[in-house]
Amino acid sequence: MAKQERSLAELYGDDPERGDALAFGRRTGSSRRGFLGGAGLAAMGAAVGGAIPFSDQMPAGLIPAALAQGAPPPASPALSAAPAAAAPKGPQLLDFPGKAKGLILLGDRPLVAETPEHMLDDDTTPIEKFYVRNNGQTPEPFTEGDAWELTIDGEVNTPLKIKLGELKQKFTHKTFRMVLECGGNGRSFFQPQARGNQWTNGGAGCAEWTGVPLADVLQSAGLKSTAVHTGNFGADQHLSGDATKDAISRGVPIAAALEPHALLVWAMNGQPLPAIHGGPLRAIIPGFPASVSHKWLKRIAIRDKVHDGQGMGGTSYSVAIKPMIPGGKTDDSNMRTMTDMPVRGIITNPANGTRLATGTRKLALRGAAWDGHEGVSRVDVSIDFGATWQPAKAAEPKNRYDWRRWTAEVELPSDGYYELWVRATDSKGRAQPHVAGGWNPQGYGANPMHRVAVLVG
Ligand SMILES: Nc1nc2c(c(=O)[nH]1)N[C@H]1C(S)=C(S)[C@@H](COP(=O)(O)O)O[C@H]1N2
Ligand SMILES: [Mo]
Repeated sequence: MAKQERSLAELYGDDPERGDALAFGRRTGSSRRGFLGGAGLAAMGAAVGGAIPFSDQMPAGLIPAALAQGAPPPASPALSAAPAAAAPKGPQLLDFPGKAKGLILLGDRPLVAETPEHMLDDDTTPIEKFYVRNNGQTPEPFTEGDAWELTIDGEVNTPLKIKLGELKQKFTHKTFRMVLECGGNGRSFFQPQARGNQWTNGGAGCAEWTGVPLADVLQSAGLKSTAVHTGNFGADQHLSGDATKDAISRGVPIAAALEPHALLVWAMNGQPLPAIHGGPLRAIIPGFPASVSHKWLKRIAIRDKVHDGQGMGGTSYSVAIKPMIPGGKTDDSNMRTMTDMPVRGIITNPANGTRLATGTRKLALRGAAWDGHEGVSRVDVSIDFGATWQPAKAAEPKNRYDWRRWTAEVELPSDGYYELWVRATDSKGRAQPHVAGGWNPQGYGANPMHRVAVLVG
């Protein structure tokens, strides 16, 4: 049986509409709605563990959230106990000092772990729940704190070597709550699979970062008129151990480095910045993919051209200018470096796979929504596969790089299987799509709507 169960997800993966037809006897093509009836509907209901009140709204080819591969593990066994959802092995969990149980290990060399959506339920993401992304070897924790030295050189009038202690003394401290999000967040939603860590929505978190504005430090070094870009260098070694290579060395246009929220950071949520998050000193450059927020920061070279370090150029942190054929051949001249993160909303409560008491009719939802630079203008939720939407109440962000926590209450007409969907829209009117768009070889910028399966009764 296990073989057959696993192949349901594979079938959908290869060709969702054919998967529907084969698994449930759906007729596809003619009508996109109301096609699921009789034996097919019964089979689907059995697969997801209950009757589907809005089955007539279920889009063809949509893998039910309860069965979707790559979905976070159901928080309760209710849905995984359903016949077709049984069998899949649970994901590997991170076991790391200072980190909560439940973070999902995406790789151990280098160490990468994401936070399942339901663990992003705090207004400010606690350190123990914050995702981890390393590209190289994690350096030994630095024990001399304020003696850490940062070099600023290149296109500046006065190159600086400045100790962390001096940074703290000489410049004005700022604390901002800001989202940090991996450029690859959402990558697992691409079809066909793009290379890299298969993040769902949990390569992101929102913490209080304390440090000094990078602008103040750069201005004290005196930027030359030739200054165009920053280039970051850190203390972590390349995975190969080859000292001539950097684990990662990215940077941003000078304007982004001078933005008042761009910080050199030594504290996270009021605690000394943990070593795993780049302590004692890292950069936080909000709005961009987090790969420019360099950890264990040793040197910022001010460049007279776009920085060309490890992770710059080619397909790295780049999206297609003209849409490309998913899985198709890459043309580097059609790629542009990502400078922005797309809008994303997630449901943080209830968790995927929650079973609710028979007769539950009112359900409170909670979540978060954020984007790169524009701001989130609205958040909507749906319980009928997107046929109708209702607005959520979104709290004001503390600053433009903070996320917006949101709440909503939905009414469920009966017992059964529901999918709770959330869709955030940015201030330019761009909403999350139903499926990941803009396929690119390394899988950046996937932001389809988040869906959570719940079973009432
Ligand atoms: N020195 C250094 N800085 C780094 C990285 C790295 O591998 N080395 N990874 C980057 C990437 S890709 C991400 S997503 C974030 C992750 O930060 P976190 O581990 O604190 O969550 O750090 C960025 N800064
Ligand atoms: Mo990243």
